[in-house]
Amino acid sequence: MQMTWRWYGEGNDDITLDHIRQIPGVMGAVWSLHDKVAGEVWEMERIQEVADQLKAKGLSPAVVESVNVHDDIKIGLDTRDGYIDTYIDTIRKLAKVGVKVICYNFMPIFDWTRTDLYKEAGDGSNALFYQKNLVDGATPQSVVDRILEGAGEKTMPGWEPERLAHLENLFTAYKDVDEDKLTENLKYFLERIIPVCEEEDVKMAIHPDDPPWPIFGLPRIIRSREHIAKFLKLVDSPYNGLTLCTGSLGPNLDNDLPGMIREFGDRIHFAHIRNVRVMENGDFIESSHRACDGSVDVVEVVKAYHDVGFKGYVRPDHGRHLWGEEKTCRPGYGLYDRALGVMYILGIWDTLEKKY
Ligand code: DNO
Repeated sequence: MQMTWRWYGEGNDDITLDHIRQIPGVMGAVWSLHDKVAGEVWEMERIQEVADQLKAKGLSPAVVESVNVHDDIKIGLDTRDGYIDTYIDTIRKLAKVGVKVICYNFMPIFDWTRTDLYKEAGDGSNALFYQKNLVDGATPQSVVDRILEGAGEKTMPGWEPERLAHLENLFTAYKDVDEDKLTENLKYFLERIIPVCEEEDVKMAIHPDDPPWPIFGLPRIIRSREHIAKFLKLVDSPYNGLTLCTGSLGPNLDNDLPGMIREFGDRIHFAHIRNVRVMENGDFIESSHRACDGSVDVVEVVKAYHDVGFKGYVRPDHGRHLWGEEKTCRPGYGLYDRALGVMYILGIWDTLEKKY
């Protein structure tokens, strides 16, 4: 496996490339142009600039997370073709600087959803938290308000205030989009982009729905073994693959994560490895990576990757906020717990390899 670290870009992340290159085993920074909204053109100069910054510090730019998909594509409007052309243009440009994997998602309106960005965990640390009844009984607007208020000045991918300002219109636009329609629209998108990916040698890696159940009546189609098996058949090419995120699929305890890794291993291009502690009432909090601290057996997860001979990219995904860093870090993306997570994952991996 090739260990990476998500970086939000120069001037947009307290964690610098100099921090990142000192974390053992990290070979690449997972990046994006975070100021771009879905559907916007990515200029070659901007892409080249980030790739050069990473290469100057000895870090690979091979993974981009995310190139976001415009709502018109997900809804299936006539305007989608223009947005798909722009997406293809971005794929071709990214290929030129050595990008090999693009992570994206196909969730309507909301990306990952939590009710609390800094929930006290009892030991002075805090972490992202999901309180089920707060979402089940709430209006979408109240959840948006909670998240944007918690984020303060920080930009949060998937929670762009400009886009969410039109929440009601977005819900109206999605009103006839059910699971089948969303799946059809995803197929249409993939049928156009995957041939380009094959030509350019760039693998697409869809991110599962987080949390793995429908929220506010919106369909979610990448949230179980069955959904993933169906997705991979929509376009049966190795270039149509997965970001397997244990923290996103993990809150549904029926999801057998090591089983999915063994079954879909050759289509997993990017692994997000983290832990969540699921409570009896269905709430969950993001916990340390250590298997006994949460509901995801991270040891078994890493073992499954080892068993399938996983050569793809991995990142520790989120971490708790430790030692007071919540005052400065982006929610879920502090330095310390993610770095501890890297070492935990690599510790398991190296033990399995016995190359120490
Ligand atoms: C959250 C991330 C997601 C992910 C997108 C991929 O921290 O894992 O926002 O980047 O869903 O498009």
